[in-house]
Order: sequence, then structure tokens, then C-alpha cells
Amino acid sequence: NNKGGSLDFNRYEKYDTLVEYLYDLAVKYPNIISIDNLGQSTEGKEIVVAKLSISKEDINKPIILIDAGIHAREWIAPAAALFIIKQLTEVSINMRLMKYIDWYIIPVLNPDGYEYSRENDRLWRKNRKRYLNSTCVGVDLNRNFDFQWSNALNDPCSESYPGPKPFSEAETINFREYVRSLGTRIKLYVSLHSYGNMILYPWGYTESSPQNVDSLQRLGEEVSKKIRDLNQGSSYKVGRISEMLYKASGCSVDWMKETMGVNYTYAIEIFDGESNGEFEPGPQHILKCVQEVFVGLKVLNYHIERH
Ligand code: ING
Ligand code: ZN
Repeated sequence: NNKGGSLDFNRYEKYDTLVEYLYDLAVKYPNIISIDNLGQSTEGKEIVVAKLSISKEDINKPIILIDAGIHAREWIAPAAALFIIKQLTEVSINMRLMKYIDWYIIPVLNPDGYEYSRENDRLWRKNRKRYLNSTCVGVDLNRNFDFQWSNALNDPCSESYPGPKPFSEAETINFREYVRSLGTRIKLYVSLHSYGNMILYPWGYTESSPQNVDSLQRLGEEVSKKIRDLNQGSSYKVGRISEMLYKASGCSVDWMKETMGVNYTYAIEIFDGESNGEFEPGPQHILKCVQEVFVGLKVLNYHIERH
């Protein structure tokens, strides 16, 4: 297992191992990384935030906020979040990426679901909340946010059940409170998903575009280009959620953009599932996928530094 406290990115680790790795890093590199507790999941697991910052005295630096694992079965997303954390702490040349910016990274926002998809049901997507009047379990956390929340899909058995009301879930409530405490320092928000090789921006809820669509598109294309420079065969498409995929209301990137006023919000769909027909990039694909995400985040970091 994980002896020596390192991650190899040649397999998917269980939640406890990832958390243990993070606490070990915080002991090893106290001047770079510290761990916050976001609060508890529905079933009482601790949701953690890794805070990467090299100037603790400056409490007003811009923040890049990243989350992953809002959907249980998308295992490559937490792996990518962990890879970013590992690169920022253990590779000294990457210190420059933290000179002007703090990185706050939530590697698994839905730990109950993550473990359930490992142990019981590989394709589980939602959290593990059980409502009394229903036979089905789980809320799609990425439909539970309070901007353009919709209960059109009022079926607890649906894969995209938005919950009985906006912010009904422990995971989204804790996320909201944490994000509010960071306030306007957040300049970029990236939510990691899989799969589809896409860089997506708002809106999800409607087929129109936000006012800064041109910047979002242009910056997304820069990310895509850098990923292709790294791996010739990797082609990330860039576009609006409702155009590239489908309409989705109550999602986190829309809420972060509109309610929290974060100009740059993206959802990245990691991994080209089509060629493989699987959610899970096999173990042999993990490293390549997470390296691509890190290259992309470096482009975004560079842009945020300049704005
Ligand atoms: N896709 C996302 C989903 O929640 C998405 C697409 C991203 C919708 C961001 C809205 C906002 O359906 C996956 N694969 O989960
Ligand atoms: Zn997802």
C-alpha cells in the first residue's frame, strides 16, 4: 500500500489513503501546505481542503479554487487534484506558481459516494443521502446549488436528482460556507469531472452565454493548445456547458460565477472516454491524464497572475 507516504498514480487510491497522504505532506512541507477541514459528509467523513500558500503572512492573495470528486465514479478527477497538490509541494520549480497566488484544493467533495463506487457500485454518481419518503438514495451534488436550481427532475431515483431544495446536502452546504469565508479572493474556480476531453464554462442552466464568453473561450483554447503540445493525441474541446453537453441547472460553476462573482469558472471533463468507452481511464492512463490537467492549470494560473 501507501508506505512512505507517496502516490504513484498507477492506480486509484481509497479515500483514507488520499487524506493520510495529504496530512503527511503537511507535516513534511509545513511552509507550503496545510489542511483544513471543510466539514463532514452525509455519512460523517471529513472533507478536506489542501491550502497551498508560500506566504502565510499575506492573507489577501488571489485564490485558485479547485474541487474534484463531486461525482463519485469520476475517479480520475481526485487523482488529478492530488497530482496538482503533489507537484506544487514536491517539485521546487513549481514554487513560482504560488508566488502571487494561493491554491485551495478539495480533492474529494463527495467522499461517501467515492467509497461507495469503489466498494459497491462502480457507476455510482450521487452522494449517499437517504430521504425518508424515497426508496432511492442520493442527490446529484452538481445540481444542488442555489442558482437557477430546478426541481423539474423531481425523482429521487434519477441520476441527476437535484435534492428536495437547493443546498439541502451536507457536502454543498459545507462547500458554500467555506467558499463564502474566502469571499472575493477567489479569482478562478475549476471543477474536475470526467469524461469527454472538454473544457467547459457557463452557463449550464441556459443556452445563452455569460458576458465574458470571449475571454472564457480564448483562455480555454490556450489550455487546450498546451495540452496538445504535451500530448499530440489529446484534443480538448472548449465551449459552453449547455452547448457542448446539455442543459444542467443548479451546478457549481454557474453558482460560483453568478452568486460568488468569480469571473473565470470552468468544469474540465478529463479523459477521452469515447476511445475507451469507460469512465475509468485504466491504471496505465492515469499519469498521462493528470499531467494534462496540471499543464492546463499552469496556463490558467499564468492568466490569473496577469489579471
Ligand atoms: N458532467 C457534468 C454534469 O454534472 C457539467 C457536466 C459540468 C454540468 C459542469 C454542469 C456544470 O453532468 C459530468 N460528467 O458529470
Ligand atoms: Zn461529473
